[in-house]
Amino acid sequence: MTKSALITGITGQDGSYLAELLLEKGYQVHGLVRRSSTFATERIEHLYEDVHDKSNLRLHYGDLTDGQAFSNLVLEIEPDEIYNLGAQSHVRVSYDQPVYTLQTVGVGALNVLEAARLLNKKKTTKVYQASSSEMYGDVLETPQKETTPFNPQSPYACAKVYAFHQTVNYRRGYDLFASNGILFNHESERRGETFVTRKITRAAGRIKVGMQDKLYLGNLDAKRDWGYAKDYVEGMWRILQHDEADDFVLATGRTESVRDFCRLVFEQLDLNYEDYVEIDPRYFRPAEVDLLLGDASKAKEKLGWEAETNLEELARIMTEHDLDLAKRESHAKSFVAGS
Ligand code: NDP
Ligand code: GDR
Repeated sequence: MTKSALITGITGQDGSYLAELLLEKGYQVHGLVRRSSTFATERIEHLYEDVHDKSNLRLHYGDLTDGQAFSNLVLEIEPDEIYNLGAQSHVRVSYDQPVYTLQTVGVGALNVLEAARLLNKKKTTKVYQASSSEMYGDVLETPQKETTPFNPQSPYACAKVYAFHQTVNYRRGYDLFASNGILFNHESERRGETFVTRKITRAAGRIKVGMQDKLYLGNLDAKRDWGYAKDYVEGMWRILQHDEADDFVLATGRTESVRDFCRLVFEQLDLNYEDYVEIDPRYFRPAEVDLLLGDASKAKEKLGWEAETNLEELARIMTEHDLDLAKRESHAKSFVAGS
């Protein structure tokens, strides 16, 4: 029988890759999209066109903060699996919008769990909660694993800790199949342009074609465990196929600094990052997470999951993509100028 899944955050980086994966596996995929004055569906447009006739992808208007409407939707479509990826996901922005961040990330997750609890009375449904390595914050142990205590450092991370515990609470209290994936940073050519890796690859491409002179960044010494988003959505799916609900770290097991990532990207374009990168304190955070390094051995042992793409390969994929994009932008600009 065809399985069905509901993805919140389907228009985001992870949601788009997960939708692709589930459609390939023959799922009926439902996605929650926020109404806005312009389309936010760029990352999934190719899927919508491809499957338009077969209708394996259906989009529904909604918002994680509107719990009543979300429950109505879940009771109507009765998904076998719900992937809660929707979030105000930018750590720096969460300092500017702490209450809104808690509403989408924390209350939003609770709304998802409540909807699943209601449906679960009638039909078994599984919930994946997008938890984050940011929950480890000012780390109390390195490398970080499932048993490492949380010590969050931002409104975003505090909200994710709340959502994590509610997920465990619904698992224990209501026997709901609810699992947390504690994912370390994962990037791609579809990464939002204000996250540091994509900000760097976008700028490097534009610098290479002469469209930009400088790249302004914040803390270059922060270290992150960066993987490729495509690998990680496979891990999300495996978490819900496991025979019992549980919590899993997904990470590469390697950490590098923002400075190292800059060096890697600019070197691939035969440039020296030191000639272009400048520090702008506006990108500093009130509290920084200095180092994240994940230990994904539980996921390897129980799910057979491992990150397959290393940092050099990830940087190459993103850099090539963004160089190509910059060339097209530059071409379009000269075309307009010449017209
Ligand atoms: P993105 O920021 O790319 O995508 C976020 C998605 O959430 C978008 O589709 C956005 O919609 C949607 N969204 C935002 N607010 C709401 C709301 N109120 N109601 C419904 N949908 C909403 O994030 P990623 O794809 O990178 O991350 C996916 C999830 O995984 C997030 O929860 C994130 O916090 C978490 N995470 C991400 C990691 C990473 O490294 N990428 C690591 C660990 C956890 P719109 O397009 O309209 O803005
Ligand atoms: P992060 O990702 O906060 O780890 O959260 P981000 O790419 O925003 O920052 C990573 C590190 O780079 C430093 N940094 C800068 N960051 C941004 N955005 N812009 C800059 O100019 C800049 N300069 C330096 C930051 O200070 C930080 O140390 C991401 C998100 O996807 C979360 O949703 C997710 O939960 C975590 O990863 C795991």
